[in-house]
Amino acid sequence: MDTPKANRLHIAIFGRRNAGKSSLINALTGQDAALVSSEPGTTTDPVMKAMELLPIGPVVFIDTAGIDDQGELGQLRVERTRRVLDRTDLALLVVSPPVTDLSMEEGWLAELRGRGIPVVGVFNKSDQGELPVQWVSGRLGLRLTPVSALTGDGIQELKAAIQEAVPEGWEMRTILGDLMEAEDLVLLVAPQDVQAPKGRLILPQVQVMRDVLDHDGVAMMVKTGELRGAMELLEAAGRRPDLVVTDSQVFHLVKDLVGPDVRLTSFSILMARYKGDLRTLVEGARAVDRLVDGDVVLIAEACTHHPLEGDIGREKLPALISEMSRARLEFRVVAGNDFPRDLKGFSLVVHCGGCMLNRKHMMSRIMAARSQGVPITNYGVLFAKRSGILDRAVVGLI
Ligand SMILES: Nc1nc2c(ncn2[C@@H]2O[C@H](COP(=O)(O)OP(=O)(O)O)[C@@H](O)[C@H]2O)c(=O)[nH]1
Ligand code: SF4
Ligand SMILES: [Mg+2]
Repeated sequence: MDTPKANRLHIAIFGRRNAGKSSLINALTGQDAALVSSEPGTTTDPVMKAMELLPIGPVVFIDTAGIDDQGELGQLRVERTRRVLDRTDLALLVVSPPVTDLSMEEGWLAELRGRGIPVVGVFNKSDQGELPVQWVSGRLGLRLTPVSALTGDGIQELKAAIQEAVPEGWEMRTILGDLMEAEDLVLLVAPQDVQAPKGRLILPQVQVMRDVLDHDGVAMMVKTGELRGAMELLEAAGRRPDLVVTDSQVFHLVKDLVGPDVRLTSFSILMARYKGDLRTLVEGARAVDRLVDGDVVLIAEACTHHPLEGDIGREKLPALISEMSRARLEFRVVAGNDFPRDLKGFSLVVHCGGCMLNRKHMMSRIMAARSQGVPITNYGVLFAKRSGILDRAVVGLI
């Protein structure tokens, strides 16, 4: 349960009201996690639930409202369900008897396929008599696994079908495993005031360290104040770090202390590469130089609350971008799910690091900006540009 939510495979369940979506999550996980009711439209907002789904591993199930919901409120729920697509790694499309009209399922299937999301078809309520599985499969062009969420029949087969559909390379993503070899020494540098809640480190630091260990490397971590001593210690032992990862804010200090020959990058650059498309984000940071008076910049934060970052989005970042561009700019700040679909009015999008978003979600936003021709970057990459370290910090990474 300690796997960060954003790193889990996100499996979303779509289907009409009462198809048995919530029951299916319960049957798959063996828990009463989702809300089940014979009253259509019980699941209103998408509900996320992190679990261990064997043999796949850590996943997040997203239970949604019916795709056939009606009325003003219903339409709102369908719109919320549609937004779930942005973060869906794998979709279950649930059909249940009586099957009369499949146009809604066809529409959703086309949307899912258009976005390249793998879909697993489920025909639920097999306990209610023979299901027209072949016929519906043929109509949809989708293999359907017959199951009963009620009796558990077919659930093992469904797990196998899910396992088969897991996107290739999904688990293989690594933060820096491809940049290092076994036994490499990776030196991590935190700023002097370790900015974290008492008793722990922030997520990117923990994740980078874990990745070094997973790739059989040696992880060493110091604060900037202890870096000189650490370097001396290493030198006396005849070793040099193979890679140094630092907090961007102390990059200059670190650069001087480790010397020019050591490979040096920052936590935020690594996380930007892990979460999104580093090349696009670097190009986006460079677009700051092209901003002119009157341009509108969108600042997007994934969370509505993030105590660590305080006023970065609303004050520090606008000041920084204005100073970097030397232009009189307008800023709009959005948080949480308010990321606009239409980005055309913006000259630049600056997104937060997205540590709470999964890669899929972050990539959807990056692709949305790219497809509308709007440059997009993130806090970390922009700070790296600001400190003049961008070129060095991305060598071999893009
Ligand atoms: N007979 C039968 N009933 C089921 C099955 N799965 C769900 N149901 C019932 O169908 C109704 C709707 O289930 P629910 O999971 O809330 O559907 P949702 O609206 O798609 O989330 C409930 O009364 C469930 O008990 C099943 O496999 N067999
Ligand atoms: S970086 Fe973004 S996703 Fe992470 S805590 Fe801050 S606002 Fe949330
Ligand atoms: Mg439900």
